Amino acid sequence: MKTFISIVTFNLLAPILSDSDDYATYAQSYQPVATTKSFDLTEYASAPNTMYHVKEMDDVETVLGQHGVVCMKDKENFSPYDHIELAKQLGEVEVTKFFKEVPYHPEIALVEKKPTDHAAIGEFLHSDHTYDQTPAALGILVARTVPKKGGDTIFVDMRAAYDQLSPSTKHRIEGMRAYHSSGHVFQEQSWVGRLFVEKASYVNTGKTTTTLHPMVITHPVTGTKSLFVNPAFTIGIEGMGTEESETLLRELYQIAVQQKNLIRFSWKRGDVVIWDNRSVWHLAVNDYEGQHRVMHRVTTKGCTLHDARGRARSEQVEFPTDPLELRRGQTPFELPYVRLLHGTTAACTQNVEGPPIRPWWPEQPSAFGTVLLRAASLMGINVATL
Ligand SMILES: O=C(O)CCC(=O)C(=O)O
Repeated sequence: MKTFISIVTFNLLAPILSDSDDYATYAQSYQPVATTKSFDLTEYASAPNTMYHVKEMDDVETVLGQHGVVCMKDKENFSPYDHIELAKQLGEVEVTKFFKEVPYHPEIALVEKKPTDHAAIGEFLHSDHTYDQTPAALGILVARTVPKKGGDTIFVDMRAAYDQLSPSTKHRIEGMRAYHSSGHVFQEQSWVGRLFVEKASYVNTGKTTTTLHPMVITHPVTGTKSLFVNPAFTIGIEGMGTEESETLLRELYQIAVQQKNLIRFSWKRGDVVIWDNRSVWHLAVNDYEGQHRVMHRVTTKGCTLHDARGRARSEQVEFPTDPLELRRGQTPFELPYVRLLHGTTAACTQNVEGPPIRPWWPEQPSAFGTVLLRAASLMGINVATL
């Protein structure tokens, strides 16, 4: 019965999108590197294979500190060895727990969407590894196979988002902490996880954690303040009830995804992008149904995070309640966590400049799907954890 409901609801809720002609209309005027935003995606044009010189590495670090994201175009011959070497120049390599590895290179995470997959790794706004006590520092992503169209990555400036908060909100959240978890996304049994990610893309899905981090952090390298919550992994605020926490997070997320804070990067094979997870969120745009996209990611190790007053306050904990627990008659789409995840990602993809983006996932199930989900929930079956 459970499996039946799970299969039926999944199929009801997963729409098949057809390719959009909108691309042709927008392609000519589309400028992926904007210059009028609160931060620029700086094109760091180094000569091929010369970027390991110390001076250049210093430049990358400086630019990364200023902008949060750096790209290096057209690194056609950038090998997996170059990739790992670059990461070692910038920090200590950290192996991503839940990702498959690139054959013969355990340091490199495979970020792949096959033509038969619906969900894509990273298609909801997030910063990497925030469920860990020492969240990832840098992500270094290399494009190996890109779809003919689509498959951009959006970055969101979380330092700008912090700056744009009202003085009273800044004051209110400065000493607060939020729960970040991997369980609801990666756990084997999670229906929500199954809807949002292709389970076959992940490994080690049993080993999940929850960590409290300050909601405003002082960047460990630049000292800049940044808003440190994200829709994919943040599941609540310490000491707050579900509704209160949802309201505050929604307010913060809406400020974050304003158009002026967004940059959309359009990939070509061989492009390399480096971002700082303490400064920006990112999102892999999942708009290339039926096509193949392969990216390689190396991550550098982060550190325990300090709050706005410079106090170390990251702490591994248990989340007091199950974020996927449904009330009787409630559908998984009405879960606060899911509403925030969908709503913020939808707002971000609507606000960003460039070709329109339509998500493959539904914001709401069909009327029939809703009835089915409510009935299951009334019968005491939690489809969110099937
Ligand atoms: O594929 C992308 O564009 C981003 C992938 C991603 O979200 C990640 O590696 O965390």
